[in-house]
Amino acid sequence: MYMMKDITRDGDPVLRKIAQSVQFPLSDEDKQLAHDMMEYLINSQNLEFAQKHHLRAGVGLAAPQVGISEKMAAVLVPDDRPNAEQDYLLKITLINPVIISNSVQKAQLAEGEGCLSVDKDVPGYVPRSARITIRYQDFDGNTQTMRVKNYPAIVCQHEIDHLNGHLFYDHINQAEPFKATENTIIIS
Ligand code: UDB
Ligand code: ZN
Repeated sequence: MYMMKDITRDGDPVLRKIAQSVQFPLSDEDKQLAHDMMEYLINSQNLEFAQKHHLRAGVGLAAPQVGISEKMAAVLVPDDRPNAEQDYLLKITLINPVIISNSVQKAQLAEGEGCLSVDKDVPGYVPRSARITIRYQDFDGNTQTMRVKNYPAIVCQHEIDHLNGHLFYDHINQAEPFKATENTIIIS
């Protein structure tokens, strides 16, 4: 089971590497990795468990964040509708994901972004695509295509960035962190 101590922090070179493609059939190690990454997200979103073990509630986790330079990421976006306890808007393991198309329209979180691997706050808008199409492989190695928009799309872009050595603050406008940009949805 992954805990906060297992999460690699900014400054660790693994976070700046381009991760290796995952080979199929999946090795037992890779199956375990996929399981453990999703388990971290589920546990971290359990208020009681998270408080007890000091976990930050995660919506996404990429393999380099647990020290493994492979193109695998888990995404677990909770459904925030009032009666949707334990329901997820998006629960998926992305293997070898590639963004194959981006909308012209941009989207950014009103509060900016954070990262499980970045302990400090870096304020500023992180411009993303409002809608993306992702090609990835599932556990059986079959190629899948998925369209996502808005918040789930932002999480997917953040995680796919990790697989290519990018961190959210790379995208922040240094001179004017909260500069308004045209044609951009602000998600709050
Ligand atoms: C997160 N969590 O997991 F709306 F239940 C962030 C951290 C850095 C604050 C832990 C988050 O946004 N949690 C959240 C939000 C909700 C409801 C809820 C939990 N990440 C993932 C990450 O670092 N992956 O590498 C940062 C997000 C910022 C934008 C997208 C990912
Ligand atoms: Zn991150």
